[in-house]
Parts: sequence; C-alpha cells; structure tokens
Amino acid sequence: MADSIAAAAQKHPAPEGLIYQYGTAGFRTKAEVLDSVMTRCGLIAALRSRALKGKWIGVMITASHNPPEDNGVKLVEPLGNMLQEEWEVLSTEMANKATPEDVSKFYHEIAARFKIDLDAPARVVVARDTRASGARLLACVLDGLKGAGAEHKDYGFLTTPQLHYMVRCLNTEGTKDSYGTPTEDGYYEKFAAAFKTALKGKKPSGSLTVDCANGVGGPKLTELIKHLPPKEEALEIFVVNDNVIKPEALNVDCGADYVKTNQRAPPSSKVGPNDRCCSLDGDADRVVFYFKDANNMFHLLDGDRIATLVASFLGDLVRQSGLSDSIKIGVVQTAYANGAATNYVEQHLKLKVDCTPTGVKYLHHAAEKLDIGVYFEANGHGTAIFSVDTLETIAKHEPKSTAQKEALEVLRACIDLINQAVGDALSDFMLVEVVLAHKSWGPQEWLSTYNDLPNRLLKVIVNDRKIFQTTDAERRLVKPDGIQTKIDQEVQKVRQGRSFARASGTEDAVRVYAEAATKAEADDLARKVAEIVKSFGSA
Ligand code: 16G
Ligand code: MG
Repeated sequence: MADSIAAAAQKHPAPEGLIYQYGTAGFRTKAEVLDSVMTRCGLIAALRSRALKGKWIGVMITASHNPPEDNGVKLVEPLGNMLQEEWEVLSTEMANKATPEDVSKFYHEIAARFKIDLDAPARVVVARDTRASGARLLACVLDGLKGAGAEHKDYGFLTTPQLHYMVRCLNTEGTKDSYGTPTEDGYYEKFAAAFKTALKGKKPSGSLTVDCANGVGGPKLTELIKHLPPKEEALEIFVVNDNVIKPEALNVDCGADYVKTNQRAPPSSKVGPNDRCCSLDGDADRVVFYFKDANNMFHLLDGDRIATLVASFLGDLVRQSGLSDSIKIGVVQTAYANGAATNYVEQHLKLKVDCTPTGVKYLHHAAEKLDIGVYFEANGHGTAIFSVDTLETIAKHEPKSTAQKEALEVLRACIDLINQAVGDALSDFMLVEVVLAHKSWGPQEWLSTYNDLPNRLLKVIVNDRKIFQTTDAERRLVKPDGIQTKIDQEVQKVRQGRSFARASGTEDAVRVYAEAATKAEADDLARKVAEIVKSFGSA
C-alpha cells in the first residue's frame, strides 16, 4: 500500500533552509512559507487525537495581531486548553523534517513512542480567521488529515475562542460536563443568555464602540448582537473596523495591539468624551478598553485593569453569596503587570497575586490551581476560571437571604458568561460591561481605582537573544553572568523603580520593561537597562 503520510507531505514540500518553531502561540510566520507546516500539523493533530482515544483536537489557522501577509496555526487540546508542551516539541520536530519519507518515519516513530494505535479514530476540528491565505492553508491541513485518515469538521471562519469552545463542546457533548452546543448559534445563544441574566435588569450607561481590527471578530460580533437583548433594554454596541472584505486592512491602524502599543485610539475613531471603547485583536482572543476624557486625553484600560475589575466583582459576589469561607480568589499576572495593579490587588482587594512567565498557557496553568483564578496579561489576553470543586460549591449553595440569592444568581450567570475554554474578547467585554453596569460605573470611575506607575517598554536587537536567560517568572536574568547586578544598580537609583529584560518569544529581540515614580525616571531607567542589554548582547 502506498504511504499516504509521505504522499501528503510530498504534496506540500518544505522550503529549503527554513527552521520552524512551535512558539508561544503556535507556528507563526509569512503565510507563503507555511504550506508544509500546515500539512504536518494536520498529521500531528491526528496523532494527538488518536493518543487521546479519538477525542476532538482543534486546529486554528490564524496569526492573531500580526500583519495581513502572515499566518499561523495552533493546536487545541480536548477541553480547549493550549497544546501540551511535549507535543509542541513534537510539532516543531515534525515541521522541520526535510523529506516526505522523514515525515512518514517520524509519524510512525511518535506512534511507537506513545503506543498510539494508528487504527484508532482521529477527530479534528478546523477553523480559520479572515486572512487571504487562510483558504490555501486550510487545504494543506486537510491534506494532512486525509493522509492520516482523520475525520474532520470544518467550521469555516471562527474567532480563536469560538474554535476552543467548539472543541470543548464536542468533547463534553452528552456528558454531565457538557459545555454547550457545538455550533455557532450554540455559542451565541449561550453567551447572550448569560449576559442577559448576569445584567439582572441593570442597563449599562451609554454605549460601547467595539473596534474589531478588521478581523474575524467583526462579523462574529454582528452575529452575537442579533442574540443580545435589544439596545433599549441592555447595551448599545457600535461595531467599527469590521471590514473583512479587504484582508489587507487586518490589524492596520486599529485593533488591540495597535491601541496597546501606541497608547492611542485608532486614528479612525470618532467617539466623544467618556464614551467607552474597546479593541479586539485579529482573532478576537484579546481585548483592551479605552476612552478619551473631557480634555481629549486618551486613557487605556488594559488587561491589568480588566483583571482588577473582574477580581473585585467576583470577590464581592462570593462574599455577598455567603461563600467567602469556602472559595478563595487569586489573580495571576506576568511581570508586565503594572506595579500599581499588583499593589491594588494585594493591598486593597486583599487577594493573592501569582506571577508567571509571559504566554497564556503559563497563566492559565497557574490559575487552574486556584478556586477562582482571574488571569490577564497587560496586553488583554485573559479570563477567569473556576475549579471543578468551586463550580460544585457554587451550584449546591443554598442562599440564606434574598441578598445572597441575588448575588448567587449573578455569580452563576458570570460562570456561563466567561468562556472557560480560553480567554475570549467577546465574552470578556460582555463581562466588563456587566461589572460596570452593576457598579454604575463609567470608564472614569474604573480608571480612578488606582494610578498606574509610569512605564516604558523598549525593544533591543542583539546578536543572539537566547543568551538572555531568566528566572523568577522572567523578573531576573541569570545569564549572561553579571548582567542582573548591573540592572539592579540602575533600578535602585530611581524611586519605585522596577525593570526587567527578557527574550521575546515571537520576535528576534529582547524586550526591556521599566517603571518608576515619574515618566522621566521610567524612560531613563528603560534606556539604561536597554544599554546594559545591548552591551552584553553584542559581546
Ligand atoms: C504570544 C502570546 C501572548 C504573549 C505574547 C508575548 C498566547 C496565545 N499568545 O502572542 O500571550 O503576551 O506572545 O510576546 O499565548 P513576546 O514574547 O514577543 O513578548
Ligand atoms: Mg490573538
């Protein structure tokens, strides 16, 4: 019998001289060199499914906030989690095999190593964002799946979190843990109903303008809105930057990354003072809020702000439901969290803060260890997750008063409103709106909970970024020798100083972060630390 694995790989040969890596968010690079990677990811997805006795595995084709000419792919575990690290390594190795024969050989090696029955069923669900290269790359994935004899479901265009939702639904269908109906309508109905219940008749003040980065979030939000209560009863939403007919507009001068990086609204923005706005990224798994005040000053409400808002609200609900003795809430951040946010959570909300390395999977993993884990990166990736025991405690709890009953109802609705599979910009923005409505807050009240420390982020190009090795959740460098002492010396010179440097996981650069009591000191500290990194990096 002909080797169908080698045949699939043969159809999409690997370009010579390129090295691929399954990074923090899967494979991501110029779309024109991704065909072979896609086919091989199809093979890996089939193996992963077989290793898990035919559970559905997800394949998402997207490059998130990257420019339109890029694309990428990430694999999703059965409950919607990110791919296991061991399988990231296998994916990288598979992507870098030179010939179709090597691909086939490695496929069988993996099967032997993990005792995978190659006749067992393999089930894979695929979806993509709106990039022009998506259709071609999808065909490459499907060739891999066909070669491996896997069954597949193609959902067409979805946001990344919708794909994670589908995977979790398909794997829990018909069980007591059923997460929902694995259809697009099922997704909208579930989250729209939860939004309505969580609001409990409270109407958010004003409107919300959602910038969709000209990505897949646009059409999906438009669908979601059809399922939401009418604007007279709940929230009025204006959808902007939702042009997916023009793929070259994706993430250009709009979207969460633009707003966070440039600390300004998209130039096309036409909102008035104190109007709430938020921006999604190209695959809608990230969201940041912002507004302009009466003096036309721009204010960003980033992932740190969402985390503090959500943690404080969930904390109130747990207390008001009479559950504070049995449920503990914690917040998970990265080193990029503003020191003022960390301080606010610890000192004001009196909640525990954990710090992890950058990347959703690390935060998610740390949050899984908590009863309720609220995790957000400053850039807007994040969610809140509830442990199995906590869900049971909340489901079984008998309220002892009307006040407890009402709080409990909102808490239960929030659980449904928060996408438990992965951080989801659509679900996250609805959660923020619920909290603001309950607190009767506008963006100004939200902003005034604490004052961010001035901070600065710089990018340093070095010869080899891999020599910069960190410890303590990326807050300190252990290599090159002597560099941390030099950084410490600079940090001590400024008031409320904090700074760290780490190699980027997505770009060939080292990132330097600094914060201090004043803007001038933060800028100065960042510059000094960048110089130190440069001097060690060019040695
Ligand atoms: C990826 C990560 C994101 C992280 C960013 C850091 C996921 C889904 N995405 O986009 O969480 O903040 O990388 O980039 O995990 P950097 O390593 O270049 O700073
Ligand atoms: Mg994204």
